[in-house]
Amino acid sequence: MIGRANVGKTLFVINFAEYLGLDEIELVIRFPNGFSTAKRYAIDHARRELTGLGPHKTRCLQSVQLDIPHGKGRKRVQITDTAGLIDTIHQDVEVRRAIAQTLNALRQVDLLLHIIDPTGVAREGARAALGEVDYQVAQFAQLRGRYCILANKMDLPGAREGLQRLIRELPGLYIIPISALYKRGFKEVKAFVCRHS
Ligand SMILES: Nc1nc2c(ncn2[C@@H]2O[C@H](COP(=O)(O)OP(=O)(O)O)[C@@H](O)[C@H]2O)c(=O)[nH]1
Ligand SMILES: [Mg+2]
Repeated sequence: MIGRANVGKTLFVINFAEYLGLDEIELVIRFPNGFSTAKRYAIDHARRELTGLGPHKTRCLQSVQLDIPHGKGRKRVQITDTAGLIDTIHQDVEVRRAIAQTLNALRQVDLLLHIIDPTGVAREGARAALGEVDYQVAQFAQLRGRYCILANKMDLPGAREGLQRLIRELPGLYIIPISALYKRGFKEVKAFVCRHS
């Protein structure tokens, strides 16, 4: 899962897990130095601790294991929340390492979900709202066919307009409108993930 800060990546992961019937998640945290650790959270607790503008800036890869009901069985997928990509070479070596770790992980994933905030697209246009690096990654991933955009925060004013602008400026992308907050569009995301995993 990629996307700029504050677009709703973490809330999406937590609420999607809840939508699939989990009442707790196990977060596997992998640091750029190779160290990894696991932490269990009740869903409510995860929402309070991990989302929003807290001090917990993600500088590592955080994965959650999900069992998605599919036909008569279940599909096991691992969904990974990333540190996000930025367009400049950051002065902080920790951040640079986290970004290198994210780029490395991107080469190995089966499916790339790119979360964006369409209200930002309404304001500044698609390319600027996606961010240059994310935009390039998106172009690359699209070639591999395992890519979709989740246009989040569709509950907010201006989101529809942003979505229209996105479709106009980047035609041909597969876009699923969602609200991570209200769990809208999750059925479509689930179907997409099942089709490609
Ligand atoms: N209205 C609205 N707010 C959302 C939605 N998804 C996320 N948010 C809010 O956006 C902020 C950033 O969410 P977070 O998941 O921490 O973003 P991240 O930095 O991409 O991981 C939080 O305050 C969320 O509650 C949504 O669908 N609708
Ligand atoms: Mg986050």
